[in-house]
Amino acid sequence: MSCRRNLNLLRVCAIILLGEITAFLSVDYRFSIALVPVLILIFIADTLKTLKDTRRKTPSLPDEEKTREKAETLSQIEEPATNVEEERLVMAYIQVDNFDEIMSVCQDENRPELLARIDKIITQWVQKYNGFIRKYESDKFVAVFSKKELDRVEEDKFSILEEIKELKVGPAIMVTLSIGIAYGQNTVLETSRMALNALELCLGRGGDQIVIKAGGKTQFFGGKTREMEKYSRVRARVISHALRDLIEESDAVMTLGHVFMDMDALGAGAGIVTAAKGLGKPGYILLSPEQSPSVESLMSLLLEDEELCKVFIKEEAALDKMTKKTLVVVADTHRPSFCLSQKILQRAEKIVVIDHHRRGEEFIDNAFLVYLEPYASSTSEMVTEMLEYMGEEVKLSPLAATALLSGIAVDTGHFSFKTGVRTFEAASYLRRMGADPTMVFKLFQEDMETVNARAEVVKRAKVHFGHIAISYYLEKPKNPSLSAAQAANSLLEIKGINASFVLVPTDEGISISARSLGDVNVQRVLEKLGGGGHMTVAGAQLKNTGIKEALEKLQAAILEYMKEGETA
Ligand SMILES: [Mn+2]
Repeated sequence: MSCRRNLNLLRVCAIILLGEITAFLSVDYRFSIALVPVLILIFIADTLKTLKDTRRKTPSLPDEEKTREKAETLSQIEEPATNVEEERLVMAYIQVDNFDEIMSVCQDENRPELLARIDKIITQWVQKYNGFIRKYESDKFVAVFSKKELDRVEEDKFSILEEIKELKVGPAIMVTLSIGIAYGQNTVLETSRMALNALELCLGRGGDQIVIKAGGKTQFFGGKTREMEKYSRVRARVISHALRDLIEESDAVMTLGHVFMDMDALGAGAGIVTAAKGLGKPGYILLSPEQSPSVESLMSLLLEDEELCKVFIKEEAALDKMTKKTLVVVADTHRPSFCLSQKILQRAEKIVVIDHHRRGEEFIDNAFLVYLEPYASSTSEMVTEMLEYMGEEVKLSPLAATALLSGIAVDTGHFSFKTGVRTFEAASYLRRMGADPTMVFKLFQEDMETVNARAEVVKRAKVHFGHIAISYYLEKPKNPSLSAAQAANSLLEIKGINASFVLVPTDEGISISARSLGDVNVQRVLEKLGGGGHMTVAGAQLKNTGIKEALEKLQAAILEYMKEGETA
């Protein structure tokens, strides 16, 4: 550089000297004298500049010169200029989703082989794309490759997700991966953070997928299998932190329950609103247009509270308040058509889904964060766990804790069904926060008429196969689905009964509610009638059907199920 500078200087000097000589010899010597200081000035300025540049280790050149030099260097190695983009650093964090489960299922002697096969598939995949990979924990890897190779990976449609699934452990469990990828950040550290962030998003969405974050855009690939059957606290913590970030980025949080809101949806709502308040954001719970009777008691309790009564909001007002930055939390359902407000769901830009129902076909697929945990007893249980991890600012009031406890109580039949270790842990946390179990009991008290109607249903019950009770309501009760569910629970209180089905007339036809102690899979029975649910709690709707016809169909379905059981 200084070489070229000196050459330039010489050239300038030569031209001026030439001018000087010409002027001196021919025209006017005064003109030549005037040129002398100019020559000296140029010389001094340039020497000073050269000195300054050499003192600095990285000399700053004019932009024009920089580009020319870059072009010269590039032409020297004969590569196109687009290489910079192609050679961009891409970071990937790879994690085996269900490592603990796989290891616990896999027999001791087979473990080393399984581990080696997992390692091999992942390592070979990265090496195929000329990447670098390091394992930093038994189930975690970090890899680096170039952007050009990432394009190839994308062309390949991320076949590794399928390839790894071929590693089956036992008859049912397969290995799945979550991969978080990022590029295009200013520093390697930022890229790494972004990739970790992508991995968390992957895990939060149920694993078995790839999330790529770059240039403010997030892309999703894979995730075709059923939700990961994993229920470790790690996930609750990760989701809790992700939710916390989303709440902090938002201007308000709006909780959206499902139609015919129950205590679980309402309790979860009270929990989310508490989280929002703790993080300094206004929180709202959308009120259903037609108030569901099953939450009346809890609702009136919450409305008595000075703070909580302000969080309930009607659809119109909610739509007015909504901005692009409003976070909408859908609780206790993942089906868009079940949501309390379609308008809010459509307008929402940032959606979080928290639900404990088994994933169905219909799904809110534009959600930012999905926490779907079919192994949890209730959405209230899931929200309680998340609140525990949310941070010190978030503190449950005794009333909100009671609301959450009643949510768990309603979905577990007072801690009898779907109740795991963590259900009690959540309940214990709520109790510590001041939840009142007697208040929960009172919330479930019913009027005389309802109790009598249910007693009639129990009286009418017929027992099939010695352990399955079936009964029905003759007339549509005030709240059909709730009454049927409660009657089905009552039937299970009878000695020797393992499963119960209660039919109830509705406006559209007949609704069936089923409960089981576990020996009979009521989900499979009611699936035959177009219904669904869980193994121990299920329901179905038969349109344009009368009681008699519905009873016949149900008995046929049970018979079919029993036959399958014999052959299976
Ligand atoms: Mn629920």
